[in-house]
Amino acid sequence: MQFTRAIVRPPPPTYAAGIASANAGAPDLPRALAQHQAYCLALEQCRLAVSVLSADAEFPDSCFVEDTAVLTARGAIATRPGAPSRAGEVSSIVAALVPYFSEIACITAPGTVDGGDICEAEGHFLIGLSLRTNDEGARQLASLLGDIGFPSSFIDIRGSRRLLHLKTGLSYLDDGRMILTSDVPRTAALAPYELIEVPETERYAANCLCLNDKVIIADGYPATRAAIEASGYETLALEMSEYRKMDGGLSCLSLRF
Ligand code: CIR
Repeated sequence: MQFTRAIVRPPPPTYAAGIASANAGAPDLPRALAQHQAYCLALEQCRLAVSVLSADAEFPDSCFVEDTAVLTARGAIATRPGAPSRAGEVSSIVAALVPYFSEIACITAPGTVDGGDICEAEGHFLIGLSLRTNDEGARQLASLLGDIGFPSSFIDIRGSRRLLHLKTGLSYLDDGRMILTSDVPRTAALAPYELIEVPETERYAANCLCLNDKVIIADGYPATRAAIEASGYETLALEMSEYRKMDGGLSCLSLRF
């Protein structure tokens, strides 16, 4: 799948007040901003035009724009994030999507969906059931995707405590390849794919971005980088320390379409 655009939002001055379970200390905002700039440059190196929204201090987690929408080639779906403190992030993202999507559907209460739980693999959508994406949200999303001709499957990660979202531990590359950690349940939904498992010590590297034949990965995970390169991809490695502290990874920082 070819991508042409990305929407991003830098972390706000309130970033350190966001939700975090990593126990890795407070993020350093200047460093986070520098890492965000490098991230935008990497997206451009992958030939994406990057729209940068202004930082939103009202929502400390608002740089993790991926959670607010599911974008497809046939329409967008605004989510209803599972963390109440993040619910207000959606409206400004919908406004940013309006120029590009004529139809924007919505997940409604009591459904919740975080975009980080949704992994598209060439027109098939894997939907993670997590502490953020509930059964009702997943059901609504599958139905909305079905309406526009996209099949989907569920993967229940609620027993995998180390995974905040499905894509915390799994990313689709292309040509039928998934990269993933041992945490992701090996259900029938994964049967169609070639699975590349990252070493236990490199679990964070499973969240990566395959964009137009290049793969953006977190820096510092040599075995995963080597495995991805051995599969024929050029890699770009980015320092992600200040996002990891807030449970975020590479995919969380953008909406791509
Ligand atoms: C949160 O807990 O919602 C944020 N601190 C991190 C969200 C990461 N998003 C993602 O993995 N898609």
